[in-house]
Amino acid sequence: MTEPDELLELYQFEGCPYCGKVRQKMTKLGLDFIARQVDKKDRTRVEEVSGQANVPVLVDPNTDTVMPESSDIVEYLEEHYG
Ligand SMILES: N[C@@H](CCC(=O)N[C@@H](CS)C(=O)NCC(=O)O)C(=O)O
Repeated sequence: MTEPDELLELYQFEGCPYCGKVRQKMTKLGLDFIARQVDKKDRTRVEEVSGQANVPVLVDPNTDTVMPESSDIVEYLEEHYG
């Protein structure tokens, strides 16, 4: 497995099933990450980083990647860190 040098960041909130899917994948891969808490009713934080309002969004500073869509994120994590 490739170990990321810098911590991955996940924009998310508890109770979002798509976020849960990504958190589960990161846990399975043994990845440390920063959970960036997004307010369910105020998406300013995730909009600023990704240009859209949905969560989850993964930020990987190791590859300069900012990625929405849980299925794409899971695939990305497997490819890079699986
Ligand atoms: N297809 C997206 C769906 C993500 C999604 O619908 N996330 C919800 C939270 S669980 C969301 O942010 N919805 C937009 C909103 O509530 O404004 C994915 O798989 O990541």
